[in-house]
Amino acid sequence: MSAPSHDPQPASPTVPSSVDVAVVGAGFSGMYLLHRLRELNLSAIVFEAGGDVGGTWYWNRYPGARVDVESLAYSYSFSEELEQEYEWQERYPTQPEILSYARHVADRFDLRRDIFFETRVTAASYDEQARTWLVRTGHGDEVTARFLVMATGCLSSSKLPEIPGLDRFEGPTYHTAHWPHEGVDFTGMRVGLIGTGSSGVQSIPVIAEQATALTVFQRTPAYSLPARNRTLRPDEIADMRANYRAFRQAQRESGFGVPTPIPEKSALEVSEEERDATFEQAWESGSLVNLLTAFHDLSIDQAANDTAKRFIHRKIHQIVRDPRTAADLCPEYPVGTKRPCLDTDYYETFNRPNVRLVNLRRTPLVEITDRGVRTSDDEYAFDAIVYATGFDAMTGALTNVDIRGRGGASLKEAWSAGPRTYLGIGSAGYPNLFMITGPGSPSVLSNMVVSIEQHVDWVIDAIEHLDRQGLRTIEPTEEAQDAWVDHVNLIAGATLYPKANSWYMGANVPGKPQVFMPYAGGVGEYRKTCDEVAAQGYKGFALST
Ligand code: N01
Repeated sequence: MSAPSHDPQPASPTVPSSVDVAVVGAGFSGMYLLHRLRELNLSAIVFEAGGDVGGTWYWNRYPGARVDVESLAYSYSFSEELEQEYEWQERYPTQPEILSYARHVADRFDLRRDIFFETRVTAASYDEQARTWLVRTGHGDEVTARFLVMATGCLSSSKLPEIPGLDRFEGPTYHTAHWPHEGVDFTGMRVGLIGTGSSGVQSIPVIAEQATALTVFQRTPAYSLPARNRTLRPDEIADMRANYRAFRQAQRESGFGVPTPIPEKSALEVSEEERDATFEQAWESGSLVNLLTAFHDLSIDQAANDTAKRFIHRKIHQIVRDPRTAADLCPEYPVGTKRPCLDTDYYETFNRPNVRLVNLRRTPLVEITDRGVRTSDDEYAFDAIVYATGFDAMTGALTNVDIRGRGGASLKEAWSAGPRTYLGIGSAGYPNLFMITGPGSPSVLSNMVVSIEQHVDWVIDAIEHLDRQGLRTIEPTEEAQDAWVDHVNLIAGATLYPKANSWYMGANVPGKPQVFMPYAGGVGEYRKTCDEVAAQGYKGFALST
């Protein structure tokens, strides 16, 4: 994959000593936040570890990377001019296309002059006397801010497999979330790839076309649907442009941030023919949401979910010629309880003579050696290794910063048994600290751009409210936070989500507490709750002068 040109604007020369708002991260959240803060005439700066805007889309440049929400929906809604002028190319745009959209937004709204690139925030501590945050960067900069907003993304702290020998391999290694900007040419190479989540599923078909041989090491298979990606037709773009306002409203009221008809039928009440025809339609549509909402009980009833599982297993066996490989590619956990994937020729790739699958459930990984990868029964020699092994999701990027609230309490320690937030926006003990799409909000169970805009708008309204009322601090109460955590758990407990060892549960990071982190009640319901909280004078938050 050829990376887009890497041409960040120079950052401002010096970090100011004090601002109204310090923002961490210049992905879709940090960019929109900066734009809104400027509209309020507040002074703001953004610290960004990467060399340019884009967040996820700046880092994840692996071959085949693209979003699995349609481009016209995975875009900002805050500017009608932006909506009308930006020309999306594909139904599911590639990483370079999305990054170029982010760069366009940064240019159009002149955002870069307040963003400090290649600057990682390492610590932030709250001064209870002054009621300000002191934010420190890896370069030794310090800035005092009335408010601190962590716009750090849910999937930004990457992880490697926990096996010995990671530094022993003599060839090049790559993590999908830190792909070289200049791209990688695997021509003539024997490549080993570990991990079959969305990043693995998207990159495997592309790497297989280049490499002499590709060996895929799979611990847990993914459910994946064909994306049926294509170039957008001019009439589709014109239609969308004419109807954006109604579409945006429908997004905000929907379950996943993607408008879909609400299913009325149970998978168990229809005939087998009707059920298969419904699943077939979803499979053909190239939309994950269509599959997940094909029947109303897929996410809550095991027997209903089993019907979707059997349908996908059948598809895998129809596509993959070798029966043992096909069986190894069939997941057993309920459909949708780990993040499902959208692919281009994923299962077909296992019919290629240069691709083989190693089932780590049968022969576990033992170590990385100087030549390649050793499992319990063999050593595989490679010229390059790709780690598609994911992230310390949802909390990693927050707890990696040494955040200290009231009494010097560390956020990492406060969350040692799992994240505790009110609405996924704030945490008790951390006044004037906001999280964008934090744990306890729909975040990763939704179209991220919809959830990001909702949180940014809510935070902006909250700051405006405080300033208008002459108030200086806002902080969730312990009671409201406890009740919200219970509510998040109650909703998750009514679904099949906890049945899988997923990163939603923290299960992919050894030692991480296993709690279901996102809010599963849906984007529309969640928005109503947040709006009610604000309308009732920020109920559940303590506000003070
Ligand atoms: O990461 P993952 P990802 N030994 O955690 C395996 C979003 N995203 O980067 O499942 C062996 O899903 C691990 O195995 P297991 C999307 O939300 C979106 O692929 O833990 N294997 C798994 O197979 C997605 O869900 C898009 O048993 C090990 C894989 O590595 C999220 O990002 C594209 C291992 C990691 O999969 C994360 O996706 C890309 C070990 N020690 C990403 N450790 C789109 O929009 C881990 N694994 C399309």
